[in-house]
Amino acid sequence: MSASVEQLNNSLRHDWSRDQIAELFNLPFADLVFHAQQTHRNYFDPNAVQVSTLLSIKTGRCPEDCGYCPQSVRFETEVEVEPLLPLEEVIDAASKAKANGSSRFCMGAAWRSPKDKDIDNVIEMVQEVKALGLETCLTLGMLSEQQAHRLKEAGLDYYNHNLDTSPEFYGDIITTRTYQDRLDTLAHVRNAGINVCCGGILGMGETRQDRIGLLQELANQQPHPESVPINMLVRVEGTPLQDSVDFDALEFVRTIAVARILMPKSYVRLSAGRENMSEEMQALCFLAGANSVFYGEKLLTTPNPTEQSDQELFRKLGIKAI
Ligand code: SAM
Ligand code: DTB
Ligand code: SF4
Repeated sequence: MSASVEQLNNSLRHDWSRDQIAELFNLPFADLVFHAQQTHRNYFDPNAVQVSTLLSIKTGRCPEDCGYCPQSVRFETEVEVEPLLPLEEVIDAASKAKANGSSRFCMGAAWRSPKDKDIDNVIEMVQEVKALGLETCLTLGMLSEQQAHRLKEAGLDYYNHNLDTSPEFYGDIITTRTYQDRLDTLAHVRNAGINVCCGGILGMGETRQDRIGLLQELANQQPHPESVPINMLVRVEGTPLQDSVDFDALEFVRTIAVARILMPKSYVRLSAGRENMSEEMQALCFLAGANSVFYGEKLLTTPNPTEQSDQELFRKLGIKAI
């Protein structure tokens, strides 16, 4: 590694104030995106995007009340409830994802927190998916310290657990678990030596201050989460957030750019909501430093662009999927 990159490495910060983050948000758009792109080039190939495929391994009837989520038992949505998938179905979906060019397979379950018996089943899935030569990621809700260690021993590479928004706005969206509960799970995952995937959702009616608050929480974690998903709210009928107003595309790009600057070595993932984004908007997000996406026509329960349309977009932009 060159000396200059090493110096930059040493300058990774974990002490951002909200005012400093607000200053970045307030930059003229071209200055902000240019700064983000420069930062991006210090650590990453600007023309490579990491692709992961999602699979819902247990769908619906979740006891939590996250206001955005179609899988909560408290809201009437059209989600088809499914108990834990058989191992064979998971292996099959992972093989297909691998054949289509995904490098990571993320399995999500609509649990508040898994039981130890659930962990036994999920461990088998992790081992089989890993054996296919894929990186593994799970998102199962809250984890105990011991469960995180068991998953690490099984070879789990990443655990996704989002903070979703700022500490102040959080209670408007979720009442059944606290911000601190989330931070505790993140600490258990980190202490077990599993890579952390942690981000949030934009477009839930939060203010820019809330977006700043979310990014401050993420950027002041030490180390930074290795993967930072930025989701655009998918408005699902039946959820309390179904009628949220359209979120401004340029503010979305700004948030990606600020995330890139604050967490220079992290993968910033352009996550849910791409189905409602133009190619131009996605191109701006990549320019602002987004460098991973979910790949395949379904997220957990909602639609995502088809592999074919993403391949076409990547071809137009000269992006290679990694
Ligand atoms: N139950 C687990 C949990 O909440 O940690 C795992 C699955 S949960 C569906 C994973 C993440 O998906 C949530 O933390 C949230 O950030 C995101 N998500 C869920 N519904 C969404 C929606 N309608 N639009 C955007 N993101 C969403
Ligand atoms: C994340 O931040 N986004 C993904 C992943 N982590 C698990 C999930 C998005 C879910 C969107 C709504 C759905 O498809 O149910
Ligand atoms: Fe349950 Fe996760 Fe949906 Fe919240 S986001 S309701 S915890 S599945």
